Amino acid sequence: MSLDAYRRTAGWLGREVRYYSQIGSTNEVAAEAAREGESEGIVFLADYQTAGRGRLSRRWVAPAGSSLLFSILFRPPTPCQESASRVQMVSGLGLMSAVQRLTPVEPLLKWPNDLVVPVPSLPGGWGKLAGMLSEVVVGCESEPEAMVVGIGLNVNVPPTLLVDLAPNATSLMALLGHPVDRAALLDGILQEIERGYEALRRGVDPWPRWRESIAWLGQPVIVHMAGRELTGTAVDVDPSGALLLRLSSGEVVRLLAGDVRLRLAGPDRN
Ligand code: BT5
Repeated sequence: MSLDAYRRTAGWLGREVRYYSQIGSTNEVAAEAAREGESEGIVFLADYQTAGRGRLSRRWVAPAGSSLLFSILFRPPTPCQESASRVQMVSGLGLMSAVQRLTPVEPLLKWPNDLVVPVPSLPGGWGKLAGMLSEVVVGCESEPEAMVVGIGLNVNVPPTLLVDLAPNATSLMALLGHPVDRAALLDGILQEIERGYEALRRGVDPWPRWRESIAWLGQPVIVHMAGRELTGTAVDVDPSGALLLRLSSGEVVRLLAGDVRLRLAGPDRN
């Protein structure tokens, strides 16, 4: 079933939903709307993206009508740049909490932007259920003035199609064995993100809860970043959202971006 009839009846986040049966990327239209001065809280929702984006020019792929693909336009408290990482934390926590509240699945956040769940049969033993792409939108004065948070959540992707998306992709349907109501899930996610964002505006720091929800802290990991690989232990995440990685030399490095995977025991298990 398509999501064209989705309406949020409570709250302000998503009170206006712009639905597209097909679009390039919801992050793209949301950023254009932000540059045109449109207001905070509009949700851009698609049943299919022809140019869905991940970080670093990577692709986000999802079969038509199977998933939740949406972007939220925020105008965070100034300075926008500083609050961007907090808005990202609030969004990740909202996504995670809604999935936990509305389904029996218990996902965790994987630094910096994924929702993951243990799946022993997948490479590395973990499956990627969702990805988030947060982008700061720069205004005409070259000042950051808005932020777009895009979320792709694999809801009813049939197990047979998951391998076409990514080697470690999973979906709620694959985990539960039955389809999940996408509209109810979207409603829950928007409700949770709205609650967290309002708390942020009142000065509540999402970092302590975000930190508790990050998978793999204390574990041996490999981080890919800018064409190189660092091996170490993921010791912590700091209040700005950076990952603290302890190298074998004992030195702790602070990483702002990268792709983490678990370093498993034994040869060729990386
Ligand atoms: C992300 O990037 O995980 C951010 C994905 C954000 C997608 C949403 S959809 C709505 C909004 N509009 C957009 O255009 N984007 C946002 P990254 O960490 O770079 O991961 C990208 C990688 O995930 C790809 O290179 C694939 O390996 C893998 N991948 C692609 N599609 C996937 C899927 N459906 N499920 C799991 N993994 C996937």
